[in-house]
Amino acid sequence: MPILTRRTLLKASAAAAGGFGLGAMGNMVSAALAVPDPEILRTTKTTARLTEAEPTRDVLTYGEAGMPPVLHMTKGKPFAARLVNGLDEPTTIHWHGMRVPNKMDGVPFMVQPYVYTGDHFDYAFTPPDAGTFWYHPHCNTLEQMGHGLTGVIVVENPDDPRFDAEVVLNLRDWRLGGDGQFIAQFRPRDAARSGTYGTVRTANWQMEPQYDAPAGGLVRLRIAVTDVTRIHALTLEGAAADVIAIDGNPVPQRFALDMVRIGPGQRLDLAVRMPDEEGAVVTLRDVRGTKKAALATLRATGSSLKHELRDLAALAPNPVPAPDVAAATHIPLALSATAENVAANSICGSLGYSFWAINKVPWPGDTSDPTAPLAELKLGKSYVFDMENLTPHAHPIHLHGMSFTVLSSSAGPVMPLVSDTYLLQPDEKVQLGFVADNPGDWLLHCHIIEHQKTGMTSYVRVA
Ligand SMILES: [Cu+2]
Repeated sequence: MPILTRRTLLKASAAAAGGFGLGAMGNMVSAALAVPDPEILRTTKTTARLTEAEPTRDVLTYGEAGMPPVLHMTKGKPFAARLVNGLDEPTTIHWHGMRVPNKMDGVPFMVQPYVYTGDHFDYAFTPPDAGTFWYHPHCNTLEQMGHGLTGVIVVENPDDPRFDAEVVLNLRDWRLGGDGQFIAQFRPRDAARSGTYGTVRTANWQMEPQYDAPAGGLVRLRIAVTDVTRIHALTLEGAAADVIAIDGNPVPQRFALDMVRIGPGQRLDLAVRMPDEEGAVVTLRDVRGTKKAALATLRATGSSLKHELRDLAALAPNPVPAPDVAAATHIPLALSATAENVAANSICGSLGYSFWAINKVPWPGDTSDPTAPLAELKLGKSYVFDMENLTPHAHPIHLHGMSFTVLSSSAGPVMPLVSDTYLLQPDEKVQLGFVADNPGDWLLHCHIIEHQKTGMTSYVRVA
């Protein structure tokens, strides 16, 4: 009998857990047993050249230096990563938008222990969905994510249509002073409003990077907003583009990009038709608010390939079960400010304030009397969140572990998008339907991290 070490034990349990959704995906169990060598994700403190000023110190990344790597996975193929903690504080990894087994979800206290300094944790799962996702710690998140720990994940579907090029953009800000060094990550008065904005905006840790792409070619532009605060209103200037996926999931009907608003945690996949003329430049902009910003550019190279958007085949939808809306149980969720402005713990670290609440409860955090789940859901049953925003600010609300379908909104007609994060506008009411098909405790929280850390978080239990 082989000796069971912690490593092999974790591998075995992870492999068993990797067969998520056994009913629909039973044939994946045997594939899931073949866990590949793990990708090593070592958290490190480093310096990075983010501005024209001195290199920024105390930047955090996965790996030796530079931006956290874009992780490539394949739908239906086992993936493994070993988090090695090189920080002087605990950390974990959450796989945002990925329907992984609960034990792999990276939320400390709720599903896994802290990964302490010098320790490691093995993650292993089989991505059931293709698309653009991302990863980040779920521990002291404002500091750890604010200092750099946000990376993009590309889950390939071998059946996807072929593009002439692919560009992945990790959009995020940094709170830096004029000397290029970090300043306080947040201001309480802003945390009680729309959140504290960064001072330096980057795509892939660069200010306005430029990427070459074949003239007249079709580019898959995968955009992830990994910032802790900023909601983007994205436009593309200089080329025609279709929106092909939002939050990792193909849109039900492809449409021409005019402007798309996406919040922290959300992703946008565009099919961009590059201009025919060599040297022509296409600009991705954020036009929200008064400070419009160019974020990145694409430059056409070579002679035109003369490919057309209309010839691009559709992306296959992900195997997310459709909720039985007629039979679904409704769960009211009211997002509000809280009158209790008291210091409160949050999941894994506190900002020392409590400004927000879900159903009047500001998250009380890691106490001996943990908060009850918002709802206890029966495995396999359909549910609808009736979610209402009673605040004057937008909130990107993220559900872990399961994807929902947008059913209706008080703001107007909606596309039946499948997603994990809904950008709820002020005064908006939305209905999000889903099948509770993934057992465990799953967080539901605002992805403006200051809102999450000052009360706007909770969880549902599926059993
Ligand atoms: Cu919020």
